[in-house]
Amino acid sequence: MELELNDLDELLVSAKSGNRRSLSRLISRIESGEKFESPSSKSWTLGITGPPGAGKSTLIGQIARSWINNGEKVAVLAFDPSSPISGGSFLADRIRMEESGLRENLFVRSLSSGNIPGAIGPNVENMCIALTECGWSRIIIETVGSGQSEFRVVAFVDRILLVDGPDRGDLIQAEKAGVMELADVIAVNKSDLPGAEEAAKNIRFSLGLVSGDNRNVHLVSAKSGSGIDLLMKDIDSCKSDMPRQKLRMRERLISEWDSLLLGHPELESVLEKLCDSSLTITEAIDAMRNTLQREVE
Ligand SMILES: Nc1nc2c(ncn2[C@@H]2O[C@H](COP(=O)(O)OP(=O)(O)OP(=O)(O)O)[C@@H](O)[C@H]2O)c(=O)[nH]1
Ligand SMILES: [Mg+2]
Repeated sequence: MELELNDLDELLVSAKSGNRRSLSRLISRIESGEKFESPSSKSWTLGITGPPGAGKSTLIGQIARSWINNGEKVAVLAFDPSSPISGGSFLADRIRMEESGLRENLFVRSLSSGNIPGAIGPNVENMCIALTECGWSRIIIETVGSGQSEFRVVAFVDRILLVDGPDRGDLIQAEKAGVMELADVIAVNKSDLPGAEEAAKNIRFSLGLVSGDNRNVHLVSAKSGSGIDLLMKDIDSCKSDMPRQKLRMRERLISEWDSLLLGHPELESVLEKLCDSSLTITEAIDAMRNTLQREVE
């Protein structure tokens, strides 16, 4: 029988030795907000976002396969709603790694985004650091890019890939959410279906309107593999420019800020006092700030 490992350090040691069950439990504990501190920096991380059903998970299967074939160990953290509406399905089903060599070098974990995505960002970053310590050399994070708060979850990654599908008006939504501004690489998936070229054309057009943007818009099919090689080259070599990095840092800061607020020990009592008007908003913020200050001292 396997020993119950309660201590985070023991779990880490076991996960490092290759025990996947321990790795899963370690990730769950960090997901639920347990502190995980480590001096290491995280492995190169790719955030993948885009509208529901665009084919993000299927594309991740292709990307992971390509990296694994190049000797990497790939971990995927997916906020994978697998909604019946999008027609998407669990990532693990999408990534059919029949060959055991591939399976050995792939770790897939679904996460729940709950209702407070703003508080999740820092925990996800800690999960990435834990994965790095356990030898996972590339990390991919999938989120549904339906709004800025979802996007905030991946603001700490090294590069962001936006995946869109054939033209259905999704682009306008993505644009509204500011997602396009934050992405380093853009791919229109399902090039085997009508409307994909039109979608790519529209995106190129709208990027062109923003001061000579020269990002590539790739036309790919995660199903047939068409266009994937070029996309991979771009992902591996593209640079993130300063304005984009600044935007991302801004989102990251907001995410950390939210997390401080939502994890504040007095949050519940402050909310109650706000409801019965025994505190004003300004007084509430002052009180919470003072507590945090005392904690630091
Ligand atoms: N024709 C075609 N279908 C694709 C392609 N890529 C994915 N699909 C299909 O599109 C559907 C959704 O694919 P997923 O990879 O689950 O999409 P997703 O963006 O991860 O979906 P959510 O996580 O639910 O937002 C599935 O039925 C896939 O088989 C493609 O290149 N061409
Ligand atoms: Mg998915």
